[in-house]
Amino acid sequence: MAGLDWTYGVSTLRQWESADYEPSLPVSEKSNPLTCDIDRASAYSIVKMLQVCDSQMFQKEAGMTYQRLLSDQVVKTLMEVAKRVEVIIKDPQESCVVMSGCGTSGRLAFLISSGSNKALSQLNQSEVYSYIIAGGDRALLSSQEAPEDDPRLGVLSLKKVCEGKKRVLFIGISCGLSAPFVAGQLDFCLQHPEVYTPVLVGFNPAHQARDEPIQDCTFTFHSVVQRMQELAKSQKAFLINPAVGPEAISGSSRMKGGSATKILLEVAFSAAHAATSSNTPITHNGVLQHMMAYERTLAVTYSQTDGITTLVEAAGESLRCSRHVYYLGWGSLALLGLIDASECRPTFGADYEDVRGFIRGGYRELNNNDGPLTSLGPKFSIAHEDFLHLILPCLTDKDTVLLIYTHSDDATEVGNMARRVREKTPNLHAVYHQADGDTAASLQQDDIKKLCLSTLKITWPQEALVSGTLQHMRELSTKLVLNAVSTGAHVLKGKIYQNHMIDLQVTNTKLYRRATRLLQKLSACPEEKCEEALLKAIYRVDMLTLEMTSSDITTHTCFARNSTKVVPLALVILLTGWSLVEAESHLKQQPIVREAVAQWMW
Ligand code: F1P
Repeated sequence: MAGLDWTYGVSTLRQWESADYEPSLPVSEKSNPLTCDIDRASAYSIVKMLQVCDSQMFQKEAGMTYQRLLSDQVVKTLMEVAKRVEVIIKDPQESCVVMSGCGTSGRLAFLISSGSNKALSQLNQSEVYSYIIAGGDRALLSSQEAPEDDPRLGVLSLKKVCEGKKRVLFIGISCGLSAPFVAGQLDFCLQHPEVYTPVLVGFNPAHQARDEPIQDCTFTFHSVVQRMQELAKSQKAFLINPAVGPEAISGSSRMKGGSATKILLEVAFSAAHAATSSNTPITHNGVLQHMMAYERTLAVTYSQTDGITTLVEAAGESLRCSRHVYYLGWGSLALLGLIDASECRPTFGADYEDVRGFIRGGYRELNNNDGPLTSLGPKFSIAHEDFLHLILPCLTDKDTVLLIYTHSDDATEVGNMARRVREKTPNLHAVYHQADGDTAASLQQDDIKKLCLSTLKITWPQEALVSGTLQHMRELSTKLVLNAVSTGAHVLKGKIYQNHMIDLQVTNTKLYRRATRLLQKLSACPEEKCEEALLKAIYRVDMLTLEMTSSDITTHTCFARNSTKVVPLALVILLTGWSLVEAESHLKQQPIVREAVAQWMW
């Protein structure tokens, strides 16, 4: 496995699998031992750590502890799901495949459904895929964490998408096996087996599914999973839940969780498409080989460590001096830019202007359910024209701009954009995907290269072109690069303590629990005291009222939507015993959270 020899031994790589490693936490919430010092690492080391973390996705199963991406059972389930999809493709009037999730999982549902529908159109087949994202289409581009807690909303949106259908393959995605929105939908499917076959995609073993009661519901995520496990024996439900190891930044399921979601679903759907269009049988080996092509994508991408490091450094420098990072993309790669940018707010407490994505063709290219969202506010302006009108006039050399494109995009157009940006700033970089031996494209590319401070050129072997998986590989590769850029830049900005995002938003139950746990870990205070400090920081008071302490978590998380720096503030209160005002003023003087709290930590 590429990169594994980089300072880590096998025992460190597999340490998270040990039964006594953070035993109370599900895999998706554990902290990764490989990245415990990521907050003090150089840009180069950050990229190396991310590489090794990503490579954990493809580790082989060892013992009975965890199913892995390449495990037999996972491959078998993917084959069964692919067969169901094949049946649906043959009957597009009466049936459909629906993918649903919250946050990143919903965004990937969108990305995968649009890519897979395009693939079907190219095969002259009708489109069968649709997506649901908690909070609706606005959540594709902005952080909407609260709807994740609402199972009824999940059911309503599912019913709406499936109106008139007689057969539905429902794919609920929740990396942590935790989102009530998805649990509600799965429960609904289980109640209507004549129409719905439920599939669950996530990255914890079934027994680690969340067992916390859901308001006004008789089920928990865990109980839904148990019912599905029972039905899975007769293939009336499917669970695809390999472990991919803890995230590089604890709980940041947008990273490996998102990548593995993309891999699993694309593998199943591609197998179904090949079976429909060219009678290629769905085989164990075919599915396995396809998964391994994704493993090679990791190697191809991370062979460019120096280029990625340059981008992380540039983006980190921009964020450090309160300037911005802009992704200007073409085609579906631009979509990955939009997705990555939208995640910075919930993940790092960033402002929407810190990292922004733009797509050529705007909403026309996006082709989302609800059409243009521009009326919702400036952060929903996503076309290149918007960048030229709104951003370019104020661009400085402290901002970082990334062009993201492939050899099949219009090079003249990319060149024109590069020139416009270059008039304002030399801090222009390119992420460029080309096919091996594509010399015609590289002539035009030379002109663009001259305008850029750095060019990350990713070259794909001809074999990817032949197997028709090139687009998927380029997308995953772009996802890895952009995740590294935005994560690395925020680490360099000081947003991370050890490998925890301290400045996380506390806007749903999962994040509330994560915040409390983090406070316990970092302050060594008991849970009760940590929750008290968290509430003080949320409500901005030194004395909690009875009304505050007796409210439910939903009330707290609703209120927290308008509060900033909640967790850092709570941590300073816990560590120092200061009043809220004192703690607030301390954080103002030292906005780098890591530095602000470091002096009181061991
Ligand atoms: C969904 C999700 C994540 C997001 C954040 C909050 O998680 O919205 O995508 O990054 O951590 O939760 P899941 O249901 O896929 O586990």
